[in-house]
Amino acid sequence: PSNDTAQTPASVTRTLGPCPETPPNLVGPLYVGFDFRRTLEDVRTLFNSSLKEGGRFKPTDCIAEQKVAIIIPFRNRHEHLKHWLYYLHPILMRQQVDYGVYVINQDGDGVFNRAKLMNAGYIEAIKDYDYDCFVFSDVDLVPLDDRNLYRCYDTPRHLAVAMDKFNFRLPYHTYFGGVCSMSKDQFLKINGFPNTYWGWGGEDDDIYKRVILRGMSVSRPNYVIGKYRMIRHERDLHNEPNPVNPDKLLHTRWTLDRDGINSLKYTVKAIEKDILFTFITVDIDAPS
Ligand code: UDH
Repeated sequence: PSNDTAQTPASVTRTLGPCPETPPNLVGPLYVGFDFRRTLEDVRTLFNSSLKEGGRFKPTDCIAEQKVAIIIPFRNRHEHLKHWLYYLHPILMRQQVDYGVYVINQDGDGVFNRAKLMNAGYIEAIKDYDYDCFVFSDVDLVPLDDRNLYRCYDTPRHLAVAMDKFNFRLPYHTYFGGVCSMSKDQFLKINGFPNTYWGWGGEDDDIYKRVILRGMSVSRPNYVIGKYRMIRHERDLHNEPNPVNPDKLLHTRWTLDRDGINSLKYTVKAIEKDILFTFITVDIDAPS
C-alpha cells in the first residue's frame, strides 16, 4: 500500500470530529403554517435522499454527542403527522441530531393512554438503536425556533414552554406537557411514566411529580426560543377527560415505584418502516 495520501480524497482519510456544541446552521425564528394541501408523499419526496428507512438521520460531517429517539404518542392523527414531519425533519437535521422518529400508534378504539404509549415507545426504540436520549412529543406541536434543541440536558427538560394556545406562556408553573426530553438515566430514575392514566389529563403532572420526587429539577428554554404552534383540532374520540386522574396525583409518591416502566405490559401488533418514521402499532390493553 502506498503512503501517498495526497492522492486520496480528503473525505476518505479524514476522521469525523464531534459536532460543535452549538449547531452552526440554525436560523432562529421560523415561519410555520399548516397547508392542508400538503401530502405525506410531498414530504417523502422532500427528505427521501437525506433520511434512512424508519425516519433515521445522522449528520455526515461530524459525530453527534447524543443518540436521540423522538417518541410520538398517536392514534388517528395522520393529518397532523404530515405537518410535524414536514417541519421537524429539517429542524432536527440543522440541529445535527443523530435521531430516529417513532410513532407509537394505539391499536383499537379503547380509551387513549398517552403516557403508556410513550413508555412502549421507549422500549421499542432501545430495541432498534443504542439511544441515550428521548424526546417525547405530541404530534400537533411544532417549534417556532430551531434553537430549541431536541436533545437531553443535565436535568429533564420541558421544551414546549410557550405554546400559542396558552398565549405563549406556561399555563401554570409546573406544566410539563406537550414536548419534553429525558436521558435514559433520568427516565429510569423516575421508573418511566405512569401506565394507569387512561383518557385525558393528569399524566403530564404525574411525570413532573416523579422528576421532583426523585430529586431532579426541570430545565427549560426561555420564552422566545421555547415558542410552539399547535395544530388546532377538536377533542378526539375515546380520550375524554377522566375525572379519576386528578386524584391519582395525590398518590404519585407511593405509586411511582410500582407503576412505570417496570410494570409495563403491551403487545406489538405491527412495525412499519416508512422513510419518514417508524410506525409501531401496540395493543396496550385499553378499557373500552
Ligand atoms: N393523541 C392522538 N390521538 C388521540 C388522542 C391523542 O394521537 O386520539 C396524541 C397526539 O400526539 C396528541 C397527544 O396525544 O398531540 C395529546 O393529545 P390531547 O388530546 O391530550 O391533547 P391536545 O392538547 O388536545 O392535542 C386537548 C383537547 C383539545 C380540545 C380542543 C377543543 N377545541
